[in-house]
Amino acid sequence: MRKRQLVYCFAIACVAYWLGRKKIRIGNSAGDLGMGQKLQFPAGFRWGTATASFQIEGGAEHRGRTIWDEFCGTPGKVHEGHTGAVACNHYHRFRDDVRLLADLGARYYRFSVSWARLFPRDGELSAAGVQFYTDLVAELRQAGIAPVVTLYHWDLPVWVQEKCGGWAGDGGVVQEFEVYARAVFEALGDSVEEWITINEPWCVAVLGYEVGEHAPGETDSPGRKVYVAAHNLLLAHARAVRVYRAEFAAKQKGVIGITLNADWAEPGDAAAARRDMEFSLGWFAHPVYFGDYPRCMRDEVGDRLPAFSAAEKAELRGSSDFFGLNHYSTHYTTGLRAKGSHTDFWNDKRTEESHDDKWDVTDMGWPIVPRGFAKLLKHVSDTYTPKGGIIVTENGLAAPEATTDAMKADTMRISYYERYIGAMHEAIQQGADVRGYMLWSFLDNFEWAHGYSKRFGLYRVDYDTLERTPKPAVEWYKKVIKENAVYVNWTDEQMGLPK
Ligand code: GBH
Repeated sequence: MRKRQLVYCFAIACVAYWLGRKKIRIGNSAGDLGMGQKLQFPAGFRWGTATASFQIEGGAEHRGRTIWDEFCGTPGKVHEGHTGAVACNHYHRFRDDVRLLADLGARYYRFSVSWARLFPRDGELSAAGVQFYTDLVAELRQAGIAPVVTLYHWDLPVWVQEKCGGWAGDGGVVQEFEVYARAVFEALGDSVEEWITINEPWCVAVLGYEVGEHAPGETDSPGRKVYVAAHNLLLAHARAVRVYRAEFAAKQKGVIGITLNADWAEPGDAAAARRDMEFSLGWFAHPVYFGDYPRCMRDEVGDRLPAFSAAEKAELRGSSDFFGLNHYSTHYTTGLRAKGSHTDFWNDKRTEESHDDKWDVTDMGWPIVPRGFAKLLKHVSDTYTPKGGIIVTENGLAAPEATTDAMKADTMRISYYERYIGAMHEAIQQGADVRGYMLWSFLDNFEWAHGYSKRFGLYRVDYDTLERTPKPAVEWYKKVIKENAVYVNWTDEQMGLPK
């Protein structure tokens, strides 16, 4: 008798459970979350904003020359010959800027140190340079904001370029980076707990040494320099991590990692999309997590791809305490082109890419595909299972905001942020280990080859008066941070791809 009752109870429980699950699944498979639904982030999720030295600081007369100063001075390289001489003049206005950051309520702020400000010349540590960053960090700390410090965000000192041949030289740059990194840890390490060695080595290597869209703009050796530069960037990262772990981590108790950029390659063809991800993100992430380049790259590039020694492999594996990820856009990868006879990076990669006409694009022309972000986060989490989780170290857009009125009327900016943050929430729900989000960018700034013509900021910068004006997204982001949540304001179709 008792046994039969138990069986009934069990059967009823099963049916109830099954119905419950089904209900949850019905809600999701219809795709649309309810309009206005609150998507709560895990407690302790880290919200912030991000910038980089050359893009905002100015104060160029107080630092050494960088390869970007040279590049700006090269006719035809940067939009209307814009330079980093003044930029947002953050160098002189940083106290006011920290007030704006404090007002935002974000507890994290990612910025980069200018190598040439610390070392204007070989072997010469600048006291004024150290003072600037010491003051900035102290100001942030007083405001309750934790600094997340990038050592290298593309502004290589000219003296390093000349002494070592830059990133694609004989590797001398790795030793120089070690000296620089040690000086930064010494100067700032007591007040900094999160370090990023290098920002987006893919961009440095491909845009700087293959395409030539970025400094130093070397296009003379396609399919060769790009791999040497990438190799030295990885070795420099590993070297800085070695120094931090051996000499500073025990007393300073911080974490250190690298930031990699990735667009999501949505499969039109599964094998081609996998190759696309490996030839872009895997090129850097595989060495950092598994100790070597992806097999498909070693097979394809052959002896043009430098090899790591056993010691280098061991040092690279596990060299990032978290996965720093920058993400902006998505494309379809539909297949593989036939191999041509010429030597260049694209003839190694050979992936065919396309966009969906239904996708809106930002002012950079980059498609807005929020669900691609969810898929990328899941992919990174599943493929690399990063110990310290993923920190999104950049995500954002340039919106068409030519005038202040256009800026006030714009709806693209908030719409992009809310859907991308919604996608990040979806990825977390599906098990992706995402722990923080640094919105790019705090201020409108020098957008590299595009100069000041593209506006990525939460705050508008008037480049005549240098006045900062909050865009509508400021109030919106404040609420996200305060509530640790985003409210659904989109249909599933507006996520750009089906789940
Ligand atoms: C970042 O790089 C930089 O770290 C930052 O300094 C910069 O200001 C910011 O982004 C905005 O550009 O043409 O559709 O195929 C961005 C890396 C790599 C993102 C290439 C877009 C091409 C998209 N970018 N990717 S598409």
